[in-house]
Amino acid sequence: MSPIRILTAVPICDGHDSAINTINLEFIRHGIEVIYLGYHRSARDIARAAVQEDVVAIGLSTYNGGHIEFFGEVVDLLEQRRLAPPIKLFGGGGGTITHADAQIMYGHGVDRIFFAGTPLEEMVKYLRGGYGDVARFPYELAFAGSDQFLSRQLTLADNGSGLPPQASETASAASKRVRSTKVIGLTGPGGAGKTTLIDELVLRFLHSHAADRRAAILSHDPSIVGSGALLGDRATMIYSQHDRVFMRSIGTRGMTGGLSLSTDRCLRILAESNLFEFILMETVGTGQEAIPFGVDRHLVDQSVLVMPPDYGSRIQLQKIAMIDVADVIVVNKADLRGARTALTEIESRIRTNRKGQSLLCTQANRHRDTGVDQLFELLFTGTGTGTDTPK
Ligand code: B12
Repeated sequence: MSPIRILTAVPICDGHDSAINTINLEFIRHGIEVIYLGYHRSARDIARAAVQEDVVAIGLSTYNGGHIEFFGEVVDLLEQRRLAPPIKLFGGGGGTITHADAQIMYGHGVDRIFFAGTPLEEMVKYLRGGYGDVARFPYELAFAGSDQFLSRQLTLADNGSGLPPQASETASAASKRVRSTKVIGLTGPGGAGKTTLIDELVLRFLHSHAADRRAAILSHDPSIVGSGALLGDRATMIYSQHDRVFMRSIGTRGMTGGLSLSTDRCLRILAESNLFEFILMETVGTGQEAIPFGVDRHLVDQSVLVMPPDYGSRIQLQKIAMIDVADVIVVNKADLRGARTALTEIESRIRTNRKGQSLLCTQANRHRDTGVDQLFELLFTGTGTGTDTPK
């Protein structure tokens, strides 16, 4: 059976996230996939994310006192989408939500409020009972082009049911037909800054491309078969919470190597929707042996290896397989000690590859970083100037 997928968040102007962090962990421990959006999130961000992630329910933790209005706004935004089945809304906030408040909220379509003192098991039981077996069918064609239509297709593909007819083709055969949308794959060890880098690239995309152009993000997080997962990349993304961005988080559900069994199907669905100029695909944090996009790079048009400067010694560098196949290698966290040495060592390492690979240095956590500008030019306009090594 496919895991229950929910979205959790803390509303705008509220930084009380310790309750939801604890609750998230409890849900994950009980096999639930939790997409965590973070704190200080607007009703619009929450509704958009819930639709794109095709969750069965949203759990909000709120302490700032505006819960009646805020929950009501989320319910209204969801209703406008005519979702089938509707996404349920539940939550809590200790003593700040009174029983009288909860009655008003129920009247406005909120499913359940948990008060101070509720045991965590009761919340898990509620999720299992209410959302464990919600039937999910494709949307009618009248919804084609909408985020809910697309995201339901992704759900069915991810769960291995309702696949498009061609789904049994090999990944390479399938991917050859989807080249009108450019697919950029980003991989690298955990903590290298892939998610922040993607967010900065998206910011530049939003500024440089026409207002009717959209980008998609397919983001992987690790999980094991039949278990829950914290799909938390949305919490790090700021600019990607934009109507022109479609983001989908997927758990690897036991697959090793950085991607999920359903990655190629999801990629194809995104590409064939013709809604996106670019698809940015992020792998889970990978190890030395990983070549997630294949040696022939069949899943993506361009592959980017994002590395932190502190990979260890020169010998460690020799062992990173992806250095031999990535189109672009980025040393991120340029402000850290050792970044210049890393650049020099990687440059001499890839020179011997003679594959025309590009090498760039970025600091993604800094606004207007010129290294990220260069990377953007290289990937999104094809005009950037990395340290190209001769073919
Ligand atoms: C811890 C805490 C903090 C910590 C927050 C740490 C963090 N990262 O979360 C710190 C010290 C930073 C803090 C700061 C502030 N706080 Co404060 N804080 C609290 C406190 C003591 C506990 C809240 C908590 O985490 N409880 C633990 C959870 C697990 O238990 P619970 O709340 O009872 O929730 C139960 C259920 O409701 C349910 N639940 C909760 N959320 C969810 C979500 C889902 C999906 C589900 C299923 C269930 C669920 O789970 C629990 C199960 O029993 C409360 C007072 C209180 N006793 O409630 C004040 C309180 C919330 N804070 C308050 C205030 C005013 C502030 C500040 C504005 C203070 C200031 N002037 O700086 C700042 C604002 C910070 C910000 N950026 O938003 C006020 C809010 C008053 C109001 N709304 O009118 C409170 C009520 C204190 C008070 N009596 O004045 N705070």
